[in-house]
Amino acid sequence: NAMLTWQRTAYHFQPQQNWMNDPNGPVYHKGWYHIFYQYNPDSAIWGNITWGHAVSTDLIHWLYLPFAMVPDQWYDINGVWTGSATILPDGQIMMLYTGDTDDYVQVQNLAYPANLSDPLLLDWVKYRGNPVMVPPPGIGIKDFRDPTTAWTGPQNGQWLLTIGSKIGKMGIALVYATSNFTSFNLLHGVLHAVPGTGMWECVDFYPVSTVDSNGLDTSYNGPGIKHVLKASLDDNKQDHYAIGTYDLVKNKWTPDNPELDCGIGLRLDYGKYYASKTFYDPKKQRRVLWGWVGETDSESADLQKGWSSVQSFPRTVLYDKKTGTNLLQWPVEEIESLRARDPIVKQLNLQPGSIELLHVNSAAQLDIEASFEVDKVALEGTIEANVGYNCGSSGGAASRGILGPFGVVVIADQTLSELTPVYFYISKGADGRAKTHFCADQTRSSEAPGVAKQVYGSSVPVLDGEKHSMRLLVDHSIVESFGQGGRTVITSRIYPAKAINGAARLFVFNNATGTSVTASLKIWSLKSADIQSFPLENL
Ligand code: DQQ
Repeated sequence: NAMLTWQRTAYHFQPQQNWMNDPNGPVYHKGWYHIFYQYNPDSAIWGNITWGHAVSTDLIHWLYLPFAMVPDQWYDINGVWTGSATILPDGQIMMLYTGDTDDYVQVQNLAYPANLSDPLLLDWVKYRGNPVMVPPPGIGIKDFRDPTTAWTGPQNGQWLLTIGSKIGKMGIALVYATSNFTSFNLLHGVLHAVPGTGMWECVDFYPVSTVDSNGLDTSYNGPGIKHVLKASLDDNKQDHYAIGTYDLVKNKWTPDNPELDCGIGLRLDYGKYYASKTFYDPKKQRRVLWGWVGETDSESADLQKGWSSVQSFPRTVLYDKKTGTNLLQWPVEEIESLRARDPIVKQLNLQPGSIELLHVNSAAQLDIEASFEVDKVALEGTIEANVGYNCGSSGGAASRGILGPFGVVVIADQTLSELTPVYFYISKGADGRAKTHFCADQTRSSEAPGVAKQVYGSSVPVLDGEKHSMRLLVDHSIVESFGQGGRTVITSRIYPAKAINGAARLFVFNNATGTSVTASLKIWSLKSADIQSFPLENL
């Protein structure tokens, strides 16, 4: 087991041991950020689902607390499943969550803090009238879960929330209204439905500003906003979203671009990432996104190491005012407190087919900002026939084109027998238009057997005058890659056998055949966040 401890992360949230999945009920209360999470106290695989709980004042340095809720009632005895917090105007916190009953029926339950003046929210009371919602007629008893944070409805004192489900193969978001969080009415129609997408888990629904750069409270409505609808698709374990407009009175959300993959076609993250959830942070007026990053190694490997899964590093979410077509995700600014004081700053000209070692301390814990300038003459003069480039099926970083790939190589060993390239690839068709792809190539990331080895990624908008830029968070067995300011994001889990801890190296490369590339890099070593138990005996 000691051999595998290097896979533990240094600044991503994870429990001390055992299984974790979805982030639950994130909320800010009396100076503390709270994260709850789906947790198995007994094993490194899913089961006995309980709500783990941790707090932090900065979203970085977490302290584990005792479990918030355990499966101990008939209406949640088979699992205290995913839920969300709503803060009422008087400060009360309503926690709605799914319970898997003694009969394996999915119902919604209410819990609330026993003592609101406790900043740690240690004790949770399950409402004695639970469950507060049961599957409505026409909805399968196993297709009704994961209530969202509520927002204020069109009527005075009314709250609305949505719950994911399906009818046949059509994913849907049901909407309920309540005034007291104990009795609920199913509204007529659905918020949105997309044929062929299957069960919608962990729906998220929130406003984004099209004019300002701050996040918005979930109930915010008015001019200059759009609404984001996100569904976690159970069939393929991917988080999909779309941006659209919300008609509160008609109970309808309409995607801006209905053609795009039936209206919920963008992915929050093109890598290993699922069951995400946002919350509004009143302290910094921002919307913060959490997501569950599972393992891609085998279940037996997880049992052997005694733990499974991490949470993504918290990200701010904003509407991309420049493109108008996508969200922007970016690591919360508090990460700067982990940066070693002086970054390594480098500018390099990379000829076609070159790779350079970058000398950094602790290449297993890095925050990297890199931008790349392709030779103008090459870019303008080139017609690259490979217009059908696709991260997943075009051969990864080893496959060369005229204008790509170029980028950085993380978690490599000195001899490059293990390496994970994160790169751009520009393809330019006969029409002269360039299309940029942002990819993370795991095909050679590990010499260990039984781990996932695909190339993740997607296209990314690059506007006139913009350099190709990426931000990478490297943390032992996880790499989060943000392309073009967070327009396209890729999370990778990687399990090298050699490129671990002090043996990890960082490279920059240009594997294009027809252009030189100027790379500008800023690299920070990151300290460990040192997550530990809250010293409750000192209270
Ligand atoms: N995980 C929870 C469910 C949810 C699923 C159970 C998504 O509530 O639908 O652990 O990963």
